Amino acid sequence: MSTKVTYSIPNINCGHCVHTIQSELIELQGVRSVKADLDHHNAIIEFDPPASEDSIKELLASIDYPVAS
Ligand SMILES: [Cu+2]
Repeated sequence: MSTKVTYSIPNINCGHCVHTIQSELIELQGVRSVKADLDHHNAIIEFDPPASEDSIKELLASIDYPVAS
């Protein structure tokens, strides 16, 4: 069964951000689905190995959408 985690991403502030996050994350091997939400400034990500919480957070930080701790 896939892991499903909601990440708080304060930098989401327009539709372009939503699109960027979804299109970059879905390229990560193991990521099953990505739903970025503009209103809630978060993203719900469903994944299996080899994707991990760490690799997802690393990718988000690298594209300037760091996860709030
Ligand atoms: Cu934006």
